[in-house]
Amino acid sequence: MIIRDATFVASFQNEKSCPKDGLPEFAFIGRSNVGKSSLINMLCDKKGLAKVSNTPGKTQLINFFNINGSWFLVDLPGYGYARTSKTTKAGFQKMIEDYLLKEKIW
Ligand SMILES: Nc1nc2c(ncn2[C@@H]2O[C@H](COP(=O)(O)OP(=O)(O)OP(=O)(O)O)[C@@H](O)[C@H]2O)c(=O)[nH]1
Ligand SMILES: [Mg+2]
Repeated sequence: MIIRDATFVASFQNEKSCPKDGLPEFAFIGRSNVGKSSLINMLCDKKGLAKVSNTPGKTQLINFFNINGSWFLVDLPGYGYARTSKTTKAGFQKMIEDYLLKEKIW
């Protein structure tokens, strides 16, 4: 698979508002600050495509990137130790769970 084109689509606050056009989606899940967003930038060979930070909790929304016009890479918030309030963390967890459970395959 050669990634020729990687384009930011949009950020979504919840699973319901994510694109529903049936294209395949590949998402990375993991604790905050492990390098999920950096991995997306590396795979796409595009620095700054996904936002990265030294501080855990940078990715706060569900970010869709269209790859070669035919599938999506999805950057999710991390779980665990994002440096933010308990309420915000609980929000991230719900966002991640709803996203993962929508097709019930993972
Ligand atoms: N040493 C090292 N640092 C890395 C690597 N990948 C990412 N980092 C650094 O780790 C930090 C976090 O990277 P992110 O890509 O923002 O991590 P994330 O998993 O998306 O974090 P959240 O959005 O908070 O969930 C940044 O400072 C990166 O530069 C790696 O392979 N090695
Ligand atoms: Mg991130």
